[in-house]
Order: sequence, then structure tokens, then C-alpha cells
Amino acid sequence: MSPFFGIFGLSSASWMFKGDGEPVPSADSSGYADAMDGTEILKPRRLRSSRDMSVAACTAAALFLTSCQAPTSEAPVLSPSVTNDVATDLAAPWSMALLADDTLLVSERDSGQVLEVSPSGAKHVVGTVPGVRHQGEGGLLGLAVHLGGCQDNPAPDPGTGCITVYAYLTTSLDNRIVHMPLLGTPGTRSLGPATVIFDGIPKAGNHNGGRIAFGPDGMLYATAGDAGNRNAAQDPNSLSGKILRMLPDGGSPTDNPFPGSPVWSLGHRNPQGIAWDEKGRMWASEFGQNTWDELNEIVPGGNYGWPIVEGTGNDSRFRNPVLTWTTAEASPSGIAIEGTKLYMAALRGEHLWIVDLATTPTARSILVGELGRLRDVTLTHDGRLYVLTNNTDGRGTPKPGDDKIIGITR
Ligand SMILES: [Ca+2]
Repeated sequence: MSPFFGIFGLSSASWMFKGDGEPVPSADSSGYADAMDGTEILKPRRLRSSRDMSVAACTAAALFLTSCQAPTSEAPVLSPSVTNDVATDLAAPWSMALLADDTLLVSERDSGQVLEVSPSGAKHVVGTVPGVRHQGEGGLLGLAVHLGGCQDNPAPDPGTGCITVYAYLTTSLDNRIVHMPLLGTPGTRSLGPATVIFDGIPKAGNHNGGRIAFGPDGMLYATAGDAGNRNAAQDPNSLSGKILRMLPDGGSPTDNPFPGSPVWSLGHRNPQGIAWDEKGRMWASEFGQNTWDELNEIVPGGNYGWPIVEGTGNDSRFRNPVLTWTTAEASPSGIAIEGTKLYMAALRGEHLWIVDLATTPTARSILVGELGRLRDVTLTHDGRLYVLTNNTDGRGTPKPGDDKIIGITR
């Protein structure tokens, strides 16, 4: 089911899609072109719709605060009361990982740098992940942190103990995952040497997946896009188009659904968000091709249909998404969950979607068009939301100070 009965005006132009669901005007008026996704970066033309008009008026009327709803949305579950710039002038940021003291580690896709952002907003370059090769949508993508790894850390912070930083990156050969000890104390931290724990995930200019997170079971999960080889998503022997589950050292857990394999689920196109709710259920956001973005409940061994089905197929071979959006409404990336409330950052949609998972999932949105493209979202330990914008990667329209981390207090 779709949470949104759309009003977007796609009727007056034809569009083609490059990479992760980004529209560019098509020279061909025959309709959607199939996006086999080259590496060229093109800026999208802004949609013209009644929603755009509403967003502009709403944004003008409420410069700093407030939720500006889409005309078709119901009252938001969350009403942000205060927003502030936690950090500014980030360059193509992609992922946030939160430390125990609410310090953020932030990846910058193109430079390969990891930044430390303190709760006060102070920025510090922690280090550069070695081997990052930015091309198209590839580069330094997801980050995750894991407590432990003291054997690799000669100088753990006495306050937070030994922290190991995991990173998903595109290299000249592949997509891979490394880990590095986080050295030093808050404000002056640095990265120790990188150890490759998992490699050989196919890369491409587009559809690299790239989100990593530790689950409540202590395992590391990673999203792998189809890397332009869509049929590989259905091949359990390929790492493309999968969600992977591995031990913290990169090995395959013995209770994975395919013996000896890191494959946890298959049939994915370009999933970029994973999180778990209070019931232990795993959720993933996924970019559609040119019709439907998806929110899926991920179960071990589940097949999510791509490329045979996009969106809801009602095909017994595949699992239907729990919610879908048009690619204009969403084009989703990072997600975060508090209890049974899921937050989903939308790039092209320029929304923060809020999904109530408590019963039959329903979706509403806030920040509609206010911040531009949204790449990631995380919850701080004191209950604030941090939202990461994504306007400087060549596809957005940067405003002064972009890209930013916005804090929302409620
Ligand atoms: Ca699907």
C-alpha cells in the first residue's frame, strides 16, 4: 500500500533516472527510460507541482522551525519545536554514526574523510579512510561503531573505552568493509590503521548500497546494491543486490540462511537504510527504479523481488514491501527507529518520512522541502533527531552552509 496518494506533476514532462532515483529531463518524450545508470552526475530540475508551491509558502512563513506538511499528509507524529544547525559546510556527507557521548562521526563520500562533530558543533577531521575511490555514487559511504577492539587500540578514551569504527567504501576494485580503532579523546580523536574484514562486493558508478549497522544480535549488517547487474540480485551466490550479515570480523555466522554465506536477504535493487525496532524486527529502505520505493521488513532468506518485481507484486515467490512511495516522494536513504517509530531520510522527495510501525504501518512527513535532499537520520541518546542533508554531491541545490546536520528537539 502507498501511504501517499500523490499529486506530483509528472505529466508535463518525461523523466529519466540516473543512479539512485534522481530524475533528469529526458530528451525522449516517450516516457521513462530504463536507468542502467551511468556515472554522469546531472542536476535534477525542480518539480513543479502544487506541493512545491505549498512547500515554498510554508518555508517562507517558517524560517527556522515548524513542520511543513505535504498537503496530503495528516498531522505529523513528531512536531519539531526547535531546529538548529549542529554542523555546517560538510562536503557530500553520507553517513552519521553516534558515539555514547552524542559525538557524531560523519563520512564524506568524495574525500574519504571521517569527521568528528561534537554536540556543540565543533568539527574535527578524524582521518581519511585509505583506498577510497569516489566515482559516481561510490566513495566513502556507511559508518558504524562497535565497542571493543582494545587489542588494536593503544590509547583508548578512558571515558568511552575502546571504539572500533567500521566503514563501507568503494575502492578501485570493489566495495568493501574495513575497521579502524578510534584513538584519542573527544575533540582530538584519530583513526588507527585500517583492516579489511570483507571485500569483493561488486561496485559500479551507481547502486552501491553502502549502509552498515550492528544489529541487536551483535552482527554487522551491510546493504549491497545491484551495481547495475540487476539479475545478480536474484543469484544467492552473488553479493550484489543483497543485505549481508556477518560477524564483527567479517566471517559468516553459522545461523545465516545460506550455509557459509553472508547473504541474509536477496532481490534488492539499492537498499541504503537499515534499522531495528523495539520488537527486534529489521527494516530496510530501498530505492526503486522509476516507480516504487520500498520499506521492507527483512527476514532471513527473504526474497524481495528485484528485478522481477518493483514495489508490490503479490507474487508468492517474493515478499511485498510494507510501504511504498513513488520515487518522486521519497528516493530513500538512511533510516532510524525509536521504539516503533521509524524515520526515513528522502533525497529526491526532500522529506523526513515518519512511519508508525506499531500496527498497520502508516507514513507521514515533516521538513518537506525545507532542507533539500536528506541522506541520513539518527537519534541522539537524549531523544533529539539529527538529520543529514545531501545538497553538495552534484545533484542538489546547495544553500549557504550546506551540507548540514540539523538537530531537532521535540
Ligand atoms: Ca522489492
